Parts: sequence; structure tokens; C-alpha cells
Amino acid sequence: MHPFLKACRREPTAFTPVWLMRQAGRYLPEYRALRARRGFLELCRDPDAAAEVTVTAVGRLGVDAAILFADILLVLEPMGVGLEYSRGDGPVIQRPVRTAEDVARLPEVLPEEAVPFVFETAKRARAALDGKVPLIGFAGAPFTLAAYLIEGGGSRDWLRAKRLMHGEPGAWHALLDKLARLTARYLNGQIAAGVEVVQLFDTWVGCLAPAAYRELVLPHTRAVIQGLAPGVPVIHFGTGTAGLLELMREAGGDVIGLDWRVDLGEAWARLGPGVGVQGNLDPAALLAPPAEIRRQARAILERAAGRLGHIFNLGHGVLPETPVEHVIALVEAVHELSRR
Ligand code: 1CP
Repeated sequence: MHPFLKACRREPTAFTPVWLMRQAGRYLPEYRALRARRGFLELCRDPDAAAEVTVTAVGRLGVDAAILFADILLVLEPMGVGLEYSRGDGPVIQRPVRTAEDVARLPEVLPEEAVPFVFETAKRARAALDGKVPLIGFAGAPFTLAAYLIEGGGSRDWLRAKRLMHGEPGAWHALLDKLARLTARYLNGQIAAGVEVVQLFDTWVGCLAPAAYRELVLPHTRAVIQGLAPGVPVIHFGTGTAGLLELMREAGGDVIGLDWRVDLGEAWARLGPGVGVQGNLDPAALLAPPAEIRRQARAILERAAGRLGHIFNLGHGVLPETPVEHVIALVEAVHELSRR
């Protein structure tokens, strides 16, 4: 079995497996060249091109896992909310969901019918990888999807989302319930198409109070995870989650993703035994020279202290300004320093 899959199951590995969130993104010259000619959505809808982006990144970096080329917001587009990636670099939702009536009007979407190209991409990427490294599928968690749907795009404080969450809990639960069902179906479709691990991105959940997370988010995230085909490891990721780690573990996942704002050793102690950890280098560390990158990688490996189930990653996605050679230096350093 490949080291990445073993680590997801907390089995011993010869070295610590490493991959990077957003490893197939804009810091790669090959990807920028493709994007110069075609829009992001257009690329996602072309399974051969999207699979190629996945496979190219793996070949270039020497990482231990591949990630499907898609986006967490793609499943929202068939709801008729007007998803666009045209303005600047952030996604925009033209017709955001702001009221209980808006929530009630959102159609039930069947991913197999609405985004068949994602499953086709997964099939082709898996075939092209030819067993070299495992393929990760992914989706947004209900909270993060709802936050984008309500705000209409990214936000610093997610106040419109919180207004609905605190002010109209009935509508909020109805929305998250819909998104949880959609997400479980979407991930199960990816699993049927060949992804071997799934990552649930609750990127912006760290903006919540623990009590709000427990009552208004946790049951929906748990429903997604419990609705997944058994036997496929789940990585549950968020940023700014220092106050939520125990609750995220309660919601589920075989591996908990950590950003760089927490000490990996302390966070793992809080999470307790029986769970893996993914992380947690600051993406900005990759802007420093390779010697410094190596020093910080070693420090994180020391904090993991040989516990079973550590997957090395950044605490969030690769920054677009990151030199490719620095990413390669990180991957080599992790492999070399962790060899057992
Ligand atoms: O211009 C471009 O080429 C589009 C940039 C881009 C890319 C490369 C977007 C728009 N999405 C993606 C691909 C993507 N998105 C992947 C697969 C590639 C890989 O990881 O190598 C994945 C896993 C995502 C997941 C995603 N999209 C998340 C969760 C991860 C994270 O970084 O927090 C989020 C929050 C999104 C929304 C999104 N889509 C795109 C952007 C720029 C954003 C973030 C916007 C924001 O900050 O609010």
C-alpha cells in the first residue's frame, strides 16, 4: 500500500508522506500557461485538460498524493446562483442566498447530472496516475459552502452568513441540510469514479465561536462524513481552528488538517489518540531560501515525534508567488529528514 494511504490509516511508513494543498495551482508555470488560453471553469469542464493539471503537478514535485483538479464551488453552479471566476482571482456568486425564501427556492441538485465532468476527470486522472500515487477527491464542508453562497464571494468576517445563522436558525439548518446531502452525494460520486481519499475543506469555519460550531455546524459536517462510502479515509481540514479542534474531531474524519497557527504537537495531544494529523507549515515559509524551509520542516517533523498518521502539508494552500524550486526543496527535505 502507498505510504500516503498507510498514513491515513495510521500504519507505519518508511518516511512521512507529503503533498501540498493547491499544488496544482497558479504558482506552476505549466498551469499559468494553460490558464493564459482558457478560463478556469472551462478548464474544469474539460476532463482531459483537468486530469493533466493533476498529473503534471505530481510529476513536477515528487509528492506522495495527487489532488483532483476542480473547485469546492463547482457544485453550487447548477443551483442557478450564477457562479463566476472572472473577476480578479476570487470566485463570485451573482445571486447570493440571503433569506429563508432564497433557501427554500434552492433546487436539489444531483451531482451525477449536474457536474458529470468532475467524475470523468477523476476517472481519467486515476488512470493516468497508473498507481504511482493515490488520488484525493474533495468538497467544501457545508459551513464553508454556505458562507460563500450567502456572501456571494469571499469575505473577511462573513457577517452576512452569521446574520442568517444567528438570526434565522431554521433557514440556516435547512440550507446546511441541503448542502450536506449534496456534498455526501458529490463525494460518493468521486469515490465511485476512483478517488482513494477525500478531503473536506471547511476553510473558513475558524471564524465561529465553539458553541455556534457545536450547535449550527457540527451535526451537518458529521452527516456528510457518516454518509460516505465506508473504507475511504477522510481528511477534515479548516483554518483558524485552534478553538475548535476537539469539536472538529467529534464531527469526524480519520485525519484532522491543521493550519500553522497551532503547534502540531500540542494540537495532536488535544485531539487524542486514534486520529491522524495533516499539516502544518506556514505557506509563507516557502518564500524563504531552501535552508530555512528545511529547518522549519525539520521542526514540524520533530513536533510530530514519529506518531503514526502524520501527513506533511502546508497549513493552507501554496501561495501564487511561491518559487517552484522551493516546493521541490520542501518535498525532498521531508522525505530525507523523516526516513526511518
Ligand atoms: O485563476 C485560476 O486559475 C483559478 C484559481 C483556482 C484554482 C487553481 C480556484 C479559484 N480554484 C482552484 C482549484 C482548487 N480549489 C483546488 C484543486 C487544485 C489543488 O489543490 O491543487 C482545490 C482543492 C480548491 C479548493 C478551494 N476552492 C477551497 C478550499 C481550499 C482553500 O484554499 O482554502 C476554497 C476556499 C476555494 C474557493 C476558491 N476558488 C478559487 C479561489 C481563488 C478560491 C478562494 C477564494 C477566497 O479566498 O475566498
